[in-house]
Amino acid sequence: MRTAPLTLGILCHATLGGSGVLATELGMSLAERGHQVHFFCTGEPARFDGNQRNVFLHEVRSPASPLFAGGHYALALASKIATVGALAHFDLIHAHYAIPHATSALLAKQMLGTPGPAIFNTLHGTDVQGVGNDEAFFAVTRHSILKGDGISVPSESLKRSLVELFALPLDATVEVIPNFVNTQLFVPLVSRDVSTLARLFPRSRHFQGGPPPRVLMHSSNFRGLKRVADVLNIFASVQAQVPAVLLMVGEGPERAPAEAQAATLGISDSVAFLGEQREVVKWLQLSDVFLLPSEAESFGLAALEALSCGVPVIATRVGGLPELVVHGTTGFLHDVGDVPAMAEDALRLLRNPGLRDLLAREARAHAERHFGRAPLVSRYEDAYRRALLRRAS
Ligand code: GMT
Repeated sequence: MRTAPLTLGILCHATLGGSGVLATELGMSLAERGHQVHFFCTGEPARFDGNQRNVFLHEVRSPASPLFAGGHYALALASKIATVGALAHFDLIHAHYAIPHATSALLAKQMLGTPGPAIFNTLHGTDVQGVGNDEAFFAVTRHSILKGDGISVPSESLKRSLVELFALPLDATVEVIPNFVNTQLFVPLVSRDVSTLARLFPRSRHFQGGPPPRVLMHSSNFRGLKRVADVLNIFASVQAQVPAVLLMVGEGPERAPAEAQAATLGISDSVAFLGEQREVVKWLQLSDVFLLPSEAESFGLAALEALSCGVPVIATRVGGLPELVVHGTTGFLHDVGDVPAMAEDALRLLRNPGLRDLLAREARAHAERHFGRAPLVSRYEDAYRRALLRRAS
């Protein structure tokens, strides 16, 4: 059911990480549907389009003070929401990622007075299983989540973790709303521009005539839990048997060690570290297989975008990934660290184009059937409606 237009505040991290991407895509879609959407961020969030109607961006500045260690972003954000909210009259604030957004939203609501906006919290993974679960933040995170008017998570797996780790009371309702993808943008390409690839690998022997190499891809924020070293080890095994190159998209602390590892493995000529890329679709469309060997993943938005482009995913059987990747149909799942098994499945796909194409079609159909944007944006609208009713009761 369509909701009457709402005035919404969306709080998210302005990074290319999944929570920021999801929050921005959701906000832009809600604005297209006629809602007034105010983003609150440290800067322009990922995939933001300031030209779209009904969209506003409030950049939150949190000046450093010589008196205190650490920043005070949570306070600056609460202040900004309350100041803007006094004029905009928000119906609902949607906080993506509990820390510090759920807490800032709560404080802003208090400042705005009765009845104030409803608060809806979407938890994305490390805010439940990592930093939010650290004893330094646990109590305030739990309090802020529970004082809101609605909670969502992207997978059944994260819901189980949340209920268990935060000892949620039995009457706390946690909705599972999976990540979604714009299946009209993330589409498979019929033919590839090999020259784009060739330019990336000037020292590779694979672009000197003959059939082009197979392409593997990984994209992440290069943090420890993404197990970037496994990506390189999988690729090293694959390229020893099949001509192949690897696209590494993203930036983070593990990038420099990964570049050093590629050199040690003697595969640097076949690995391109592309850094952060706003148009990740362009690289997915050049790829045959997507690798995501993470040790934790609440959902795996990067893998969903690959599936939508018809790129089978080889990933680990952790968190929400089994709710997304169908083993043997849209890709393959293995235990964390099982590099030989992941390499074997990648080789199987690359040596057998018929099998790869079959999985590619299944991958695309699966993304369209279960994770398309429109029905999942409607699920958020429905959840907002319930949160508004809860606030009123
Ligand atoms: O993957 C990351 O480390 C980034 C992280 C974030 O907080 O932006 O992504 C999380 O949220 C995404 C959107 O819900 C999920 O698709 C990712 O699986 C999740 N990452 C983890 O749980 C590690």
